[in-house]
Amino acid sequence: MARHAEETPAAGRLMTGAEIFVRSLVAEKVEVLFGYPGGATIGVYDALHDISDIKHVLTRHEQGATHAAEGYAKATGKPGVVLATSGPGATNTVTGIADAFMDSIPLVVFTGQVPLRLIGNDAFQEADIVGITRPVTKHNYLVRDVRELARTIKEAFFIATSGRPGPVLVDLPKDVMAQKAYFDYPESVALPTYAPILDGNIRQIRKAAELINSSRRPVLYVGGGTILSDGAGELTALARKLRCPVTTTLHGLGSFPEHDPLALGMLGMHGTWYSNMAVNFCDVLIAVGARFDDRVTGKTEAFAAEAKKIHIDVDPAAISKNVKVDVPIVGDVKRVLAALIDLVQPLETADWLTTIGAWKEEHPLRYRNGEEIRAQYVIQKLGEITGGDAIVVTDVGQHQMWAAQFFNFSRPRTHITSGGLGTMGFSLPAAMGAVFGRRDLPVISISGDGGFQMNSQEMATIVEHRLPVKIFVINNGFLGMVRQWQELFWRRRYSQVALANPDFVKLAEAYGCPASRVTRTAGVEEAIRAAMAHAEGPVFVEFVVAPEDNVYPMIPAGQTVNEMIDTPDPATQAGNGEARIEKVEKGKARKVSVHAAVPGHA
Ligand SMILES: Cc1ncc(C[n+]2csc(CCOP(=O)(O)OP(=O)(O)O)c2C)c(N)n1
Ligand SMILES: [Mg+2]
Repeated sequence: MARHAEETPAAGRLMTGAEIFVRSLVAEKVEVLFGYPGGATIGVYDALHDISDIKHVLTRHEQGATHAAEGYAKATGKPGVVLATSGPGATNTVTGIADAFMDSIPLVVFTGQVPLRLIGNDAFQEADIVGITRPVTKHNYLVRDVRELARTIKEAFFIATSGRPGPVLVDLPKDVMAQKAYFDYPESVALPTYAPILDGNIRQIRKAAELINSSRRPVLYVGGGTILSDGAGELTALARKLRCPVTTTLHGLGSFPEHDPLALGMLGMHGTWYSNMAVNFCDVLIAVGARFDDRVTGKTEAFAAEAKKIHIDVDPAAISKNVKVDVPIVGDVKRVLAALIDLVQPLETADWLTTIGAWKEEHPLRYRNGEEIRAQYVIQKLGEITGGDAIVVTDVGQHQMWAAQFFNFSRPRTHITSGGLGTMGFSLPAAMGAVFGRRDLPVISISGDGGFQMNSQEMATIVEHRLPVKIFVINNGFLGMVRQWQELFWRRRYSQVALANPDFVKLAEAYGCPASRVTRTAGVEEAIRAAMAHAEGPVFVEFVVAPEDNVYPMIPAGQTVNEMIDTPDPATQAGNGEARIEKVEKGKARKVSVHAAVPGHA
């Protein structure tokens, strides 16, 4: 393979770097590019001017562009692509890049750079974006020679989308993009030091099958890797064959239908009571495309302490990183599950499922409705009205956890959120990006009153493109999740968590978006139905909810299932501020002591 296209002029046409860039994106079948122009990318934007194969979406902030690309990637499984200028344009992409890195989202981010000879000179709008993003990218490049450009782009897309996906950044100096070379887009990449393992080692898979076949109290602990590998079908088939209960992480939601009797919902800090109990008392834990995040494990030494652990993950670095496992299997989740399923038998789990059933009955997710709106009710109604046939994009905070608990996700790629980095301001631009990739399902953005204001400028982009996003703001007047921690663990000393908010309805209307506000429970259902029926373009609804509500159950950070705080008795949960914590002050949480209730437990 010719390394420099220029050496084989017969292979292609002489073009500028900017033209090569555009042609390479066309060769990668990029449909949509989220970006914002500037001095360092003006030549690239000139080349884009005549191209109709790629839709460029002018966001209103480069952070909006990166989150939009993440939403697009999560909803479609294709890489999200971003173009930003040098300096502040590039640094504005960093949060989105870090977010994509934490959540294994394939992104290719292109940034303009000052001309090569000025690099290091503190030139106007210079930032060492390759240095800045090194720890938060899967790989990054500074293109120093126009003859390297096409090959670099080819590699960037390959690295972003293969193995454990992630963000790749390509920095494009202005002069390089003006130089000329013969364009010949490579057909394959040659990266001898990078070769993800996709097929699991068969000896390890057999070991896992043996362990599973001897289990009486198995639990499948399922993470986002299952969805990324398109392995939800195999996972569901495995669970049903084994009669094994399934708990999912925040990113695993949607990989197993929540209405299935084997479904335990989410585990971890705000997971269901019964999923955390099941993990605590299981004898074999089968971790599938999950990474033992601290929001899942709490105190790692105590996490599933009695279980033998099997871990299936495409990223060898994720194995035994946080929790030591007994049977690691490095490989693509879909392929490994397909191999595993033939080697296991249906298990005798009837007693185990009975025990779990009793926990479900005694400790369900619950809240009590009053006149004042509970956010849980909004989410539950939304789940009922859509029948789960919607892509729900949440922000970060209490509403995010309630969405995870009460929507009942049942299909892969219908739940999009910022999990690893926990980036407020994610939802609105990510929902916008999802709409560019998916028109088969309605897309709903759910934000808190705090997070909505972190990227509300993207309302302009959404309205400009008449994107059918349902924009829901859950307004509790607080940075609710931080307020909850202050209430429970900092003696209710509320420090900088009350929000003085704008009139959200007027704000949405100022952007040209139809908007309404709901303040009473009785109005919720109608408002949701009207929003879902809204035919063209975006629609905005503000739900004014109970200001001091809390997310339960809760395992305080770094603690164990013994410290789990269950939902207070609904009788005291009027949802109007008088509810809450009396029963759950730290240290008074109900202790878990159910060893006797677990069959086969010593
Ligand atoms: C960019 C960013 N800054 C700060 C935080 C810390 N944080 C986590 S949740 C939260 C409160 C979010 O408030 P809101 O958006 O109103 O959602 P609510 O919890 O009230 O539902 C904050 C400040 C964060 N996650 N992201
Ligand atoms: Mg709030």
